[in-house]
Amino acid sequence: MIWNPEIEQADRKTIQELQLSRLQDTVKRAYENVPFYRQTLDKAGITPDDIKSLDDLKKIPFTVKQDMRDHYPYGLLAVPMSEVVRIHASSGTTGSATVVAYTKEDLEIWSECMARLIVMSGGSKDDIAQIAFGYGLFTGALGLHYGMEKIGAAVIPISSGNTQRQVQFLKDFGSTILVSTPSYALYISDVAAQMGIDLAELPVRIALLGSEGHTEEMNAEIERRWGVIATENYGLSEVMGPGVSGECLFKEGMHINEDAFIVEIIDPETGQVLPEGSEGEVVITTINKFAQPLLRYRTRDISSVTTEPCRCGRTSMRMSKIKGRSDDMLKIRGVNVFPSQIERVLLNTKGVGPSYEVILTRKNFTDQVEVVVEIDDMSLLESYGELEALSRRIQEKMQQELLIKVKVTLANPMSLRRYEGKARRVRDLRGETE
Ligand code: DLL
Repeated sequence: MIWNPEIEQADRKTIQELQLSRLQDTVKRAYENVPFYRQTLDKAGITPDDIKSLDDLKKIPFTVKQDMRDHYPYGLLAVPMSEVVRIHASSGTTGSATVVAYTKEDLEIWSECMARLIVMSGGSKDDIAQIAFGYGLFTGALGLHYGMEKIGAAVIPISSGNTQRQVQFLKDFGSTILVSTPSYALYISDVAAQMGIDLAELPVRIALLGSEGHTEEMNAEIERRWGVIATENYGLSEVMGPGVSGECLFKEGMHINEDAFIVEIIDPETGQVLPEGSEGEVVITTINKFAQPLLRYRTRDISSVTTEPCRCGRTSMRMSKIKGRSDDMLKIRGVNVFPSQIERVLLNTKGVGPSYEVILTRKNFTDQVEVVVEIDDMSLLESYGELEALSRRIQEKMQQELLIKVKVTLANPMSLRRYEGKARRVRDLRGETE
């Protein structure tokens, strides 16, 4: 089923016309109501009247996270505070929180965007959705919550944590949809196994995963453990929260809500817009947000886009899985490595489980990489020879596929840290260990 065929199946020309008129309106509102944007546009010598085509978007300078911090908390509002009905914030990994505000209309639009993404992954009014994202300032839980209610599904706002209770609720309440991060889906499945409960036998049939990346291999592992179809969705607090894009059941990229966002891919070094299909940094302009519009926001996320129509019948532009964030790309002895590449190697190796950690240190001015991964079968511990062979196999694969030499440490099942939200699997201690 398609929630909003008029938009989701519109031809490219119709979408582009809608985008242009909303972009013009957004630039005008930002220029007239947000001093920061007035200054930025004045400095670049642009007025709202200069936006005559979608191509003119290129002329507008980027907005970066620091701009949001510099105007903390309300400096980027384009409406009076009396129009604001909700405030969220993201703490991010460094620095002060970024604040995001919504008008009543923004919340409506947010729910509409979410409804489309939920329906495209197979959700309907007959579902019971267990929302295992942390409720609070984080946008994930309430975003999905309102989207679920919009389509008429029953919502269980259980929040994250208390993992045994999650499993109990899945069983007792007959939840049919799980909403969580991929890491938490994995964690819940570990706990279910310890409780002797087979998730695949429960009514849960869909997992809507988001808020962090995960490889196709990890996705397959989650589907296997849960007996579900697991799709992924993407978004970020600054521009709305979840709701920017999501996968349909074909899982060939995430469909972008193009009537709310214009997505560009740029070269992170030069800032040049790259042609369709090229990999680069995702830049998002909100074109249907009223409290706090953002022009050309640099997300730091790496992806590519295509406008090829999808087999599902939707015509929207799709973005590929996020390869990583440009700021978590690891430069290891001069080689660029994304943690997702390490994950892929591990998940393609028999004998180890999907929980791992990457530790970077520096010794004698040389980067050292240690990959700690859990073995998935205790009986391996009885044979030193087999353990040796397993760690050698992982080492060789890393060397072949990523061109890096790593030290492999095999850990006991369930010995590594588990995550109820976004995982932090990489510890970069290079600054501290020189
Ligand atoms: O994580 C919004 C969200 C909530 C999206 C729930 C989907 C589901 P933030 O906490 O501001 O917002 O973090 C945004 O998370 O820039 C990406 O780096 C990362 N991220 C979000 N979704 C994905 C995804 C929410 N599907 C940051 N794949 C973004 C990879 C993702 N990374």
